[in-house]
Amino acid sequence: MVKVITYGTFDVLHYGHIRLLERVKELGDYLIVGVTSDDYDKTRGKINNQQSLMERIAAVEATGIADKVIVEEYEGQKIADIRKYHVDIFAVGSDWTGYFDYLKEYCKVIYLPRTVGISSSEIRHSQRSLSLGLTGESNFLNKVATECRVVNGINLKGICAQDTELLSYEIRDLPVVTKNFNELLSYVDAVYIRSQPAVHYEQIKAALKAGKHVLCEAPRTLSVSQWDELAALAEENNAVLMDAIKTAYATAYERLLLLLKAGKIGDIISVDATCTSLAHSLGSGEKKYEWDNIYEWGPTALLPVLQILGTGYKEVKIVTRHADKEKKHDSFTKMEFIYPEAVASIKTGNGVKSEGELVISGTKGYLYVPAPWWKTDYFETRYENPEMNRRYFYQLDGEGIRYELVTFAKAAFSGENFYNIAPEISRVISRLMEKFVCGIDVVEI
Ligand code: C2G
Repeated sequence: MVKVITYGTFDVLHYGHIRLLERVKELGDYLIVGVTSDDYDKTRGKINNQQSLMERIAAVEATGIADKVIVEEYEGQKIADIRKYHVDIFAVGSDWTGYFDYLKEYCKVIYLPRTVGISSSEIRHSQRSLSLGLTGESNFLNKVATECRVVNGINLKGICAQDTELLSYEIRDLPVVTKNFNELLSYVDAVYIRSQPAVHYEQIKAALKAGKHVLCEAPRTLSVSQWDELAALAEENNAVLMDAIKTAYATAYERLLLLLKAGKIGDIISVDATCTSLAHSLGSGEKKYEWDNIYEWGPTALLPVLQILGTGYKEVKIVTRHADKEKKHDSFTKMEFIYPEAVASIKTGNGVKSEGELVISGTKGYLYVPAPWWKTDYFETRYENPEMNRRYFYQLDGEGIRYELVTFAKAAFSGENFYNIAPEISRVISRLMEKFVCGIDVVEI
């Protein structure tokens, strides 16, 4: 019996895939099809699958062509599969010509001509496209623009900025470049807001009223009443209103939360997050548009505290140090939380430097994320007995911005909420910003 194997993502299964499976099957008597797992696809840059692994497997099975379907989970698995199943022939489409020649040591390798004129990307693209506008003066938008290029279904259309000095040529060359936010709105389906936090409310409101989806760099608003008003407006207009905190979309961070929920370090007693940077590294052009320290770092530092311990703290104390005589900007802010059965702290600084780590203490051990934890691809769980310590590594592409954009596009297309940041958490972040602005529970040093 001649055994043949092939692999693929098989997202939105189409005629090209079916033709390939049929021809591969004709090469032998028994066909094994390896369908790529979502995680494996993520690591090889395929982030836009429309269907889940289960749906893709079901579609391959439904063709009735495969005798066996397996899951491809890691790089190098093909060799293990060929040995395990005593495979005689490996076959794949001609877009991979030469790439799998290393398998010739284990079996025959055949590249079959691809069916021309059809691909999953084209199907996805023709089905859905979200034209996106950016707003703000920050050079962070350059990163967002770069990531937009690799996310299928997002078409970067324009920018609204009062000053384009910090923006890349790619952004300055977009079809729409304007200083008028309403003009930008008239050209797009959605906006990414990275303007000063004080103008978020007005911009989000204008966008939602125009029926546009909004991805806004946290903090969303500087008051809870504004937060509530905008949430209601988003619902009324069937628009997505999502906070942008890139760390929430880093695979390592997502997995860390799951491990904690599974009780890996026991009951959680303390969460301590530090985020700092030195402002001197910024050029003068950048300094003009810099956010206050608490806006820049607060939402990111608060994220693990609120996601791990929840929003039901009993008490918060805020200590802040001003950066200037007018007392307009903070250079360092610490928040301490008391929960019924735990405590937490965040330390944020801009112009004050510390170790940017995240430490979560539990009754069985602790979880440690080294600096800079907000761009994490790695963490450790540590115990009294060092033999039990474990290290976890994950791939981080585009600092999390890429997956954040994918999530936003999915939500906009489906109308369903897939966000990694629960509304209640976004709301409490706004409440804490409001306390800061109004000086409630704040001590100045
Ligand atoms: N294919 C084809 N004709 C098309 C489109 C795809 O013959 N018009 C083939 C591809 O060449 C591949 C298979 O269908 O052999 C599955 O395609 P994808 O789902 O795009 O998977 P791919 O990323 O090519 O995965 O480990 C993964 C595999 O190496 C290939």
